[in-house]
Amino acid sequence: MLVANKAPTSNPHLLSWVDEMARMCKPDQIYWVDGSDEEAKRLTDEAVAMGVFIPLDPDKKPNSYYSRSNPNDVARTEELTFICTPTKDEAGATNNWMAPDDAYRKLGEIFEGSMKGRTMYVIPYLMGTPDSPFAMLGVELTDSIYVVLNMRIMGRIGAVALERLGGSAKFNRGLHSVADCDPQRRYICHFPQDDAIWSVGSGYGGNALLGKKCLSLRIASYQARQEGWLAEHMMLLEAESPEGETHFIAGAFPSASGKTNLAMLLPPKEFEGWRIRTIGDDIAWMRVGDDGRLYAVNPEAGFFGVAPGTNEHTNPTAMEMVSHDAIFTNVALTPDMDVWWEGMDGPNTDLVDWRGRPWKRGSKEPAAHPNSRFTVPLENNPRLSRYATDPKGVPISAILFGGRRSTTVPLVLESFNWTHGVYMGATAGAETTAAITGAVGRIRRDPMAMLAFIGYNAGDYFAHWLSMFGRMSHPPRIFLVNWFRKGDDGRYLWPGYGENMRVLKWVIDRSVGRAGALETPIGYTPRLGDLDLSGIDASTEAIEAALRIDPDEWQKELEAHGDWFDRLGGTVPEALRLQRRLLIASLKAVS
Ligand code: GTP
Ligand code: SPV
Ligand code: MN
Repeated sequence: MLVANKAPTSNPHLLSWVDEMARMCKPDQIYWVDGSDEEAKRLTDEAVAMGVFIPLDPDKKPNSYYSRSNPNDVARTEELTFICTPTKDEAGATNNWMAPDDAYRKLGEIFEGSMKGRTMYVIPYLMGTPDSPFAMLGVELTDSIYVVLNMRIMGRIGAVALERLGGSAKFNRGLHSVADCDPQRRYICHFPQDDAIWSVGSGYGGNALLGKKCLSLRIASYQARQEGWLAEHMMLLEAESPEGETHFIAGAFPSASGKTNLAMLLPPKEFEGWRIRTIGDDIAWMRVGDDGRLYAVNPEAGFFGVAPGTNEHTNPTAMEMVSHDAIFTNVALTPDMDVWWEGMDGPNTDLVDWRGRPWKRGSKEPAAHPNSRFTVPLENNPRLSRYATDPKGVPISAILFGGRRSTTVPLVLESFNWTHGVYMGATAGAETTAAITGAVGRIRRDPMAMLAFIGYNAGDYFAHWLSMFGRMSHPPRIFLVNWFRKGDDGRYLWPGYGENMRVLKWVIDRSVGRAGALETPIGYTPRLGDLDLSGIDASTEAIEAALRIDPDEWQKELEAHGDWFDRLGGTVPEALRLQRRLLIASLKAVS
């Protein structure tokens, strides 16, 4: 077993906070993580000895490990996530709220003695590269070795973070304990005014890897508003044309709706010479540069991606990426110690499912949990952009907002201007699936894919987005996209995946003013001839149907936007309410 070590810092703020938290949680020992490779090896061996990690076959999956979470703890729990601002209004209608004092008291009772018999790991970490002025510093205290080994991949941890911290008191204070992993005693609380996060009762994903959603989105979005920048749930990609012209595109899609796929897109063969390279697949921080353009960085150092559905056809890049040095959580295990999930070929044998139970081939129950994931470092991506770790970020040409909509929303729609673009993001929605509790097929509005991640009042967040326009001389163009529209037969109208390259090309060409479009009352769409459709495996009728704007559907849609704004209350900016009325009136005028 690991032994306690001496604190590798004399920072009094850090030392006294760790001491205070340890007195509450009462771990048997405290271990300061240094982030070295040698340490990672020791921690990994320890995780194997504890049964937290199962080594995979070193020939099939070199240096890779398999892990299972508690079956009651398999995804982020939005209903147990709180923004703890002094007033409820600051958190707004989209967040759960608890008064800070109440939250500290309530969670304090659960944290009390929660680490007895365990080690408290101290993880100093950076989100962003060490040489980036935009990097954010946090320290996560956790009793989970699984969290340490995942944070090691997703952030930059240990000495590099302590060095940057120096003697400063400015770092996010993150306290995490799996405690007894009881859903009744599970809370993920954010204290934006204190720059603090307390998370208890869960050991998986965004609930527990505090650098990810908690710091880089909820706390960061709160600070971004005060400081005039944006912290967003977006993938980032580099697109290089055969002529060597490079564009950077940001895209916000709700969880499990295709960010990872798009960031790793392989163009179809008709697009020979085009290169799409990944910068990030989940989070973008964006600031206005000296030249008036919007620059984005990916603050993460790895990918925590959805496994099911990933295969050689949908995402060959990801398949290559997870072939070594990976952690897999809640997928299925093969008898020869490899991994399997729904969407892969086979299986040719019976398996052990994500709960650790025998699974018969052909069984109807999924062998891998639908939210099972892989964790891999950025470097594993064979098509990583050389700008992925650029400290100043990349200038964004276009922003895409998307969601899963089986009706109404066309394949792609370009906004008239920034305000209209912000409106598109603010009203974006996705159909609920079986994975989310509630009625299936209902539209859940997910503004900018940030519903679960805005660290303050959503109306104020829209106002902040609108205000960003005034800071830029070259703002990116904003588009709404939908890969998920269905025909009457219930099948997707658009082939998606690599074929989305055709939409990306139109988006890029529009952003430099060299592609045609049809102006409609609700935005610009490509006509068939404006898209490069050479060799596509889809009928003209299907593509026309994917692009179509149906006035009746849009009347209803714009009505629903009104209900959504009413739900958000008085902070929704007047510009967005007027934008809605203008769209309704424009649509009526021509129908
Ligand atoms: P988080 O990591 O949860 O934030 O989500 P993500 O947006 O990175 O999710 P991911 O890319 O893993 O989404 C995967 C899901 O989107 C799978 O169900 C895919 O089948 C589906 N998907 C991705 N691209 C397309 C597409 O072009 N067309 C269709 N129909 N489905 C797609
Ligand atoms: C998401 O749910 O949007 C994720 C996974 O990216 S998690 O990190 O668990 O939030
Ligand atoms: Mn995400």
